[in-house]
Order: sequence, then C-alpha cells, then structure tokens
Amino acid sequence: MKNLKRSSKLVLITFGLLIIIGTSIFLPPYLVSRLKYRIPGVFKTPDEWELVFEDDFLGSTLNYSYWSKNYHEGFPHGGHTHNHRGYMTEDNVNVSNGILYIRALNETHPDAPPSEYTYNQWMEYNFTTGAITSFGKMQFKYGYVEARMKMPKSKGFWPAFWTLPGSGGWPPEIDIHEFLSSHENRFSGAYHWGENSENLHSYGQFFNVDNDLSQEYHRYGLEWSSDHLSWYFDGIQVGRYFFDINAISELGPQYLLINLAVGGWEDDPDSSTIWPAFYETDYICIWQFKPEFALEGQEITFNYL
Ligand SMILES: [Ca+2]
Repeated sequence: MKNLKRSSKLVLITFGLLIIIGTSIFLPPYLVSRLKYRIPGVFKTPDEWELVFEDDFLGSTLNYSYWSKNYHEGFPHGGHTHNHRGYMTEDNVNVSNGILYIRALNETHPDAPPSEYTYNQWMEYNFTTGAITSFGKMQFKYGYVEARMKMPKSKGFWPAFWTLPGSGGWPPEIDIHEFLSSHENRFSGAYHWGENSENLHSYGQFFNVDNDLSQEYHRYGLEWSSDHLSWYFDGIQVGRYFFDINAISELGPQYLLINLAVGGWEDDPDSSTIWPAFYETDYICIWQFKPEFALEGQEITFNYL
C-alpha cells in the first residue's frame, strides 16, 4: 500500500508540474504575469506583502485617528442618511469585546427630518442606525483589504463594507461586500465608475454560499491592483475577476465605509424583523505589496491624513 501511495503521489506531482510548466509556455506573457495575482498573495506569497493597516476594535471606544462616526457633511442629505430609511446616530456605533457593533433600532429619531426623496422614492426615517468612515483620516490605493464580519439577522437590513474616493465625490465606488438580509446565504460585490451619476457604469456579482451569514463571522476581502479587482470570501476568491483596466484607472486613493442601512435596496422591515439588529466587525486589515513586488508603474499608496 505504501508503495502504491508513493507512486500515486509521484504521478500527481509530475502531473502538477506539467500543468505549471505547460501553463507558463502556452499562455501569452500578459496572462502569465497576471497568474501571480490570481493567488491571493497574503495567503500564498506572504513574503511579498506587508500589513499596512489593522484595527481589531480593542478597547471601549472607536479609534478616532482612523474613523469617524456617521457620514461626513458632504454626503447626500447632510450625512444623516444615504439611500435608506435609517437615520444615523453616533449612539448606534459602539466598540466592546474586540468588536465594532453597528446597531439598528426600531425607533424614529427626534431629529430625523420628514420624508425625503432618495433612491428614486420618498422615504421616511422610521429607524435609527449608524456608520463609520475613514474619510479625511485614512485612505489607500491598491492592496488587499479584508474585514471579518457577522451580518444582521432577519428582514430589512442592508449592511455594506465599501469605498469612496478620498478626494470626495462619487463615482467611483467599490463595494467590497453588501448583504441583503432577506437572503442570508448570499452577498454581493460591485464596482461603479463613470464621469458622473448620469454616465454611470456598474459591474456586480452575487455570491451564493452554503453558510447563513448572520450566524457566524466570515472574512470578506477585496484585492485591488492596477489591472484587476477580485472579491474573496474566507480567503478564497469568489466569482469572476474584473479586468477593465480603463475603468480601474478611474480609482484614486479610497477611504473605507461600514454602514448598516435599513430598507433601501433590501425590503423594508416588517413584523417578522428582529430588533435590535447588529452588524458586527471583528477586524479590518489592509495589506499591500512591498514596493519591490509592485507591478511596473503601479503606485501603491497608504496615508493617514
Ligand atoms: Ca477584534
């Protein structure tokens, strides 16, 4: 038996080597160079990467040198909401036990304005929720960004982990992870770009998984280089690569946002909705290639502002 196992191993190794050699010979050079990037470097080639940012949400408060609560004032609706029915309050963002908790409550905030036109409809703010962003404090260009998160349970919630340009404005936008809580086995990733909202282009995918994402923490990641965007779930690449280099070139340094929307793209909460709802983040990390491993002409940046 032992010999058989050994010879099977040899056959497998030889076969594997043939595939690698064959791949290198028969693929055009530009694809060979990209093969390196089909492997999430942080897991398979750790020597090429460095951790440039890490927030484990330790202590009892948010680290305000990295983050602010809620959106900044330049946001639509003055930052009190975005495109959903939650009015954001700082009280709904808390850090404890190493976790960032963004909470949504079934209550109308006394400061919430009457209904406003947003997301192609009139919306009333019947709920409160929260967000954090690194706008004006931390931004980066290129790398692998990952957060370990747990989703809110039950109908009515649309948590998102995403990026916007550090220079302000929109588009472009990368959605590292979005979740519509009526579909607990699915999340999405997307890229939106274009000159303005009238000339908007979008690329997006839904990723179906076996897990109920509201039951456990999972790792949601994005790899961003000058020639592709790709999305990861628990360290494994999911879906297709986005290869439109002209579109990707519209991306300057980006800041991060984590918010818990109520309604909006997701259905509105109803009598089956469980309150309060929590969007939980265990950590956020950014890795980047060490300068000597960057693609030629790929200017990797990371800045505290
Ligand atoms: Ca943590």
